[in-house]
Amino acid sequence: MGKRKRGPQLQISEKASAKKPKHKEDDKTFTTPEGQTFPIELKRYWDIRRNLFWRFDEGIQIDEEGLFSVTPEIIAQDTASRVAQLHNKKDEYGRICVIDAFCGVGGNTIKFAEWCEHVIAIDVDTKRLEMARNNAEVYGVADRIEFILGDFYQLAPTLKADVVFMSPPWGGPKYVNADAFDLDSMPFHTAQEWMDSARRISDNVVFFMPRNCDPIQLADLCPDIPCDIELNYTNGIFKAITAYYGDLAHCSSSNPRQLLPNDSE
Ligand code: MGP
Ligand code: SAH
Repeated sequence: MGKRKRGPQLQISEKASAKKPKHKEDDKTFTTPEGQTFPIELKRYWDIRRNLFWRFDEGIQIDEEGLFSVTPEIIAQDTASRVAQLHNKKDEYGRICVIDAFCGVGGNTIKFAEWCEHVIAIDVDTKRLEMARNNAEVYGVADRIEFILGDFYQLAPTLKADVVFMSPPWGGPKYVNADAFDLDSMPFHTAQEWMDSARRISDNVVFFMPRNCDPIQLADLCPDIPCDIELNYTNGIFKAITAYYGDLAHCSSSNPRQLLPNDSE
């Protein structure tokens, strides 16, 4: 990635007062114009905030985990447009319900709500779930989303939907230090456990995974159904891998079936 200029609104927090000597930690954080302080390691994500949310400046809310794990909007759009293709496999009145099992601050949820009739957005973190709701309002699509606070693993047996999208925690930005991302060492549950939970709901599963994971292992999570692996790029830079299972393995992201905010269903 090329060197980025510091954004005009960004201030690196430096307490220059003579009375208050600069603390060591000050070099380790930066402060946004809204007064939010983040660790300096996250500045590279802040610098591309408008690629994460094209409408970032219209009131998007985000926290540390949200910043480093939100799906860039161009990738979230590709995924949502592909999932919307399932519409063609149902009857002409077919409605698509998508579960975003780990919604975070709503990067994927918002795009699913633009392309599909109903989204169930789940997160265990109260604050991030509220941020996702706020961010969906910024995009004018909150009315198509049901927000649920809870653990997807526990909720899965009670849920029904056409598609399950999973973008779980990968263990933070340090995931990239490993030569190969180990699907068995994800936080909380293995990739296979998350997949088994999702398939209780539908075989149409989407797994958003680190770019250093092995595509063969991803396909082997479901050896009995088709799988298609997509490499996700933004501005020519390899960012992540998306694996599509079930009927979604045969879909593409070319159909312009975008729903407008507040479209009647
Ligand atoms: P990255 O590799 O941490 O950053 O995340 P980047 O911009 O490639 O930096 P580089 O300097 O390493 O090249 C790339 C993308 O993966 C992020 O923008 C997120 O969409 C996604 N992502 C990163 N992490 C750490 C997570 C995570 O823990 N969970 C999920 N679901 N997505 C993540
Ligand atoms: N795709 C999202 C980012 C997801 S980050 C976006 O584009 O914004 C992963 C999220 O999973 C975090 O917000 C974390 O709080 C949530 N999470 C972790 N364990 C969970 C669980 N068991 N059930 C539901 N959500 C969980």
